[in-house]
Amino acid sequence: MIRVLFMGAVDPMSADENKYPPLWPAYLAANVDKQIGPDKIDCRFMSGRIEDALKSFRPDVLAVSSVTPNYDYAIHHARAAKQRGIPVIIGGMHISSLPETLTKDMDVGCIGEGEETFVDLMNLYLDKGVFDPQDLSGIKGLVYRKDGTLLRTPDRHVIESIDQIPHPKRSIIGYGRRTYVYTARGCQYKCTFCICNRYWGKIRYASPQYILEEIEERCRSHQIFRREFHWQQRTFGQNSRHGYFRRYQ
Ligand code: B12
Ligand code: SF4
Repeated sequence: MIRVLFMGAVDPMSADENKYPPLWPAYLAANVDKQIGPDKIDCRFMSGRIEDALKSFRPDVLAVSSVTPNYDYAIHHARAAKQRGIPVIIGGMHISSLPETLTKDMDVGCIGEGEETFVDLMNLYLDKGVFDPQDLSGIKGLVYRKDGTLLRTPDRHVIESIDQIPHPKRSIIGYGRRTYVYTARGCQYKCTFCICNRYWGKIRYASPQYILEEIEERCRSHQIFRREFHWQQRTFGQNSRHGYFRRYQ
C-alpha cells in the first residue's frame, strides 16, 4: 500500500483559507478507488503545517494543489517534502496556466483535469516506485524535468461526460456543515480575465440524476446539521432548460 498525502497550498495559519476543505483530493481519491482499487493506495488529506503532516503521516508521495496567489506555499510544501526524499506532484490552476514555473523540488506537474492523469501517475508509482522522466514521457498532460530541461507531454482530453466521473470521496476531506456540489465543469462564456473556459474546455453539465445521487450520498453518509448546499457552477442559472431547478424541488 502506498501512502499519498494531499495538501492544499494555503496559509496554515489562516482560518479563512482552511474553512472549506477542497474537493480536488476527494475527486482524485474517488477515481483512484474506482480505477486502481481502494486497497492499493492510502489517500489522505491533511491541513495545517506541511512539516507536521509529513511527520505524522509519513507519505510515499506528496500531492499539492495551488492557485496562483498561493504558489509560494506550494513551493514551500514541495521543498519540505523533497528534503525528506518524498516525490512531489503538483496540480491545479497555477501549474496548468504557467507550467514553466515548476520548481526543481517538484517531480511532476499535472496540467488540467486531474482524475485520469493522477491514476496514470499512481499506476506508474505502484509499478516503479519512482517518477522517472523516461516513464513520464508516456503519460499525457504532464510537465516535468529531464536533465534540467523542462518538458511537456501532449495535452490530455477532458473526460467527455461528467457523469463518468465518480462522485467525490467526501469521507477523506471530512463532512463539514456545508456541502459543495459541482453541477458542471467549464463555462459557456469567455471573459478574457477568467481561466475557467480555457481550463475546463467546452462546458460539460452533470445530469440531474448524477447530482441527486451526490446529494443523497451526502445525506446518507452523514447527519446534516444545517441543510445547506452550495452549487459550484460558475453561472448556475445559465441553463435552466437542463432541469436542475425543477427536479430539486
Ligand atoms: C470553489 C472555489 C473557491 C472556494 C474554494 C472552496 C474549497 N476549498 O473547495 C473559495 C471561495 C474558498 C475560493 C477561494 C479562492 N479562490 Co477560488 N475558485 C473556486 C472554483 C469556483 C472551483 C474550484 C474547485 O473546487 N473546483 C473543483 C475541483 C475538483 O477542481 P480543481 O480544484 O481545479 O481540481 C481539478 C484539477 O485542477 C486537478 N487538480 C487540482 N489540484 C490538483 C493536484 C494534483 C496533485 C493533481 C494531480 C491534480 C489536481 O484535478 C482536479 C480534478 O479534475 C474555481 C473556478 C473553477 N470553476 O474552477 C475558483 C478559482 C480556482 N479560484 C481562484 C482564486 C484566485 C481564488 C482565491 C485566491 C481568491 C482570493 N483572492 O482570495 C482564493 C484562494 C483559495 C485558496 N487558498 O486556495 C481562481 C484561481 C486562478 C489561478 N490562476 O490560480 C479560480 C480559477 C477562479 C477564477 N476564474 O479566477 N475559491
Ligand atoms: S466563470 Fe464567470 S468570469 Fe469566468 S468566463 Fe464564466 S461568466 Fe466569465
